[in-house]
Amino acid sequence: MATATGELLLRERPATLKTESKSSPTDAVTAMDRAAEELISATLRDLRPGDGLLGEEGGERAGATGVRWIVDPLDGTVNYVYGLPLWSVSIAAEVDGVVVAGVVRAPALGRTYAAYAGGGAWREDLEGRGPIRSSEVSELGMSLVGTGFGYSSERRAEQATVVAALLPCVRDIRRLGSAALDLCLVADGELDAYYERGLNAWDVAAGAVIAREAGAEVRGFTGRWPDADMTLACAPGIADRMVDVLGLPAIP
Ligand code: LIP
Repeated sequence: MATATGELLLRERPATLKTESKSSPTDAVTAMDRAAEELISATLRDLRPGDGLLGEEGGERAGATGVRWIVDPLDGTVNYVYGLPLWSVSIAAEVDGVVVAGVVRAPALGRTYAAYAGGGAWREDLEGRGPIRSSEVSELGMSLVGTGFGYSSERRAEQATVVAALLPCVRDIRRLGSAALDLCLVADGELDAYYERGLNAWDVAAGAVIAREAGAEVRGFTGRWPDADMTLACAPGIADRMVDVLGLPAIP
């Protein structure tokens, strides 16, 4: 389903992609976001008719089975609009209120990340499929840290102070533009940490399960929503320092 949606987004992208704005002029949504969500919604309705759905683009329906699908049909819309490859399809399965499985498809990278609770995490690409693990880094000063910023100028001003304080303490910062993919890169050891404030369930649900199953420390996501406002996924060796510099409650 994630692969088919990724193919739709890759193959049906019009030469001229019109965007509309949501929460602010820079918070873009396109007809492709909606088409992708409609494809996932219709597929789930056929395959799992009694399940619930929560989709970023308004697709929401109650379920009767205790299973709810949490969907970001196109995460990293701005990258997609600009023709940058860092965007993804994120689909998570929640059972009785706890997210237990997730898949993130990055079509332009040819990668699929997936995990289920207790089953580990893996990546599949043209070279095959294999397990993934978060990095072994133990020094914050040698850590590559991903983050992201909201769409309101007030929130961005706050986020700028956080990243300004962090920048001298880490190896470097990356702002890649898709939370779901950022979380998978932490799971795969290609980022040592990722944090962002103000994400929605659909941005985080699948990537957080994948990161946790890959051995990363994941904060702000207990699997139940609503969760904390700050999402953090990082290598265990720097978790205490990341929690400290971000001003989060200490890890018990
Ligand atoms: C995006 C997130 C990203 C965040 C952006 C935006 P969208 O989701 O994946 O991490 O920094 O502001 O929220 O809007 O492309 O689905």
